[in-house]
Amino acid sequence: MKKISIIGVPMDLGQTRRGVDMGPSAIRYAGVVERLENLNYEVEDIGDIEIGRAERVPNTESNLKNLKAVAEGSEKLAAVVDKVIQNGDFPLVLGGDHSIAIGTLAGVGKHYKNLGVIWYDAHGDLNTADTSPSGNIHGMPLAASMGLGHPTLTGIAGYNPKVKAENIIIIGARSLDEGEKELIREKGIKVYSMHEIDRLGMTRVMEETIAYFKENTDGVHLSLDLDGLDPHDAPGVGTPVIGGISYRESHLAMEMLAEAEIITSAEFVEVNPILDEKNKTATVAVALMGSLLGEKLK
Ligand code: 4U7
Ligand code: MN
Ligand code: MN
Ligand code: MN
Repeated sequence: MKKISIIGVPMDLGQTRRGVDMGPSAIRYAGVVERLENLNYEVEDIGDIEIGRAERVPNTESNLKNLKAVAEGSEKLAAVVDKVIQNGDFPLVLGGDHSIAIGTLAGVGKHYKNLGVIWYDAHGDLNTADTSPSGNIHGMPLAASMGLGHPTLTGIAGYNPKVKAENIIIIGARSLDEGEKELIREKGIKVYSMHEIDRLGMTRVMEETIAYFKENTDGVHLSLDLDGLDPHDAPGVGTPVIGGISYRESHLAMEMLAEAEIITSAEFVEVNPILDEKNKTATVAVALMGSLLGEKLK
């Protein structure tokens, strides 16, 4: 069985609410290592990526907040993820805000000709410098990984794109900006919004997702933003949106992914302990990691 390498990324520079940098600590405190060791994995916690400081004066280079520090963190993370995969291990990345996906995918993407990405999120994270209403880089990682947006972000690890539009499936969307909707139409990105999840049920959504990836990809990265879940189940997030995926549906989705054996890397992001209720969101994250990595199959 593969070894799991846990990488913490205490990043809060991709958005403006403090506290999400403590996400990795909260997830560790919720018992991630023990949970996965109980599944008979060898688990190595390789510690945290070092993240720089917020800019005191906004940069003049673009409207993107903390661009330089986010890019530096992404490069470091990409290098570590790359190495974990080179060693034959499974990278499990703990965020941190969702801007870290730029680095994770830069490290993962090198290793697959046709990488699939599941973007489990209330949001599309498909903004660019031109479309972003906020200037917050955590709303841009999926676009950047497709090669769209500021060159400093698209150029991480020296290649692009990291993933092709046809290999992306967004699950849980319910808050998309106009520019994101346009991009989804233009590129034909597959989206299971809450509407589709309600109509089809999570079982069918995951069956279709798994069938597509089995047919078309040689590796699948799961990027799970805890705000994809309903704020009732995951209150400790910076940008909650009502009407989300339930814990039970998420648990089922993870179990189906485990059964299908298609996931080759994963990240869990946007856990903000300051906004949380008794570490509930980190605890939910750890439970989902357990399901994703085969708890039910043992
Ligand atoms: B997250 C937003 F405008 N779209 O770009 C933006 F609504 O990683 C929110 O999914 C982005 O949590 C949310 O700032 C980013 C906004
Ligand atoms: Mn989100
Ligand atoms: Mn997100
Ligand atoms: Mn179960």
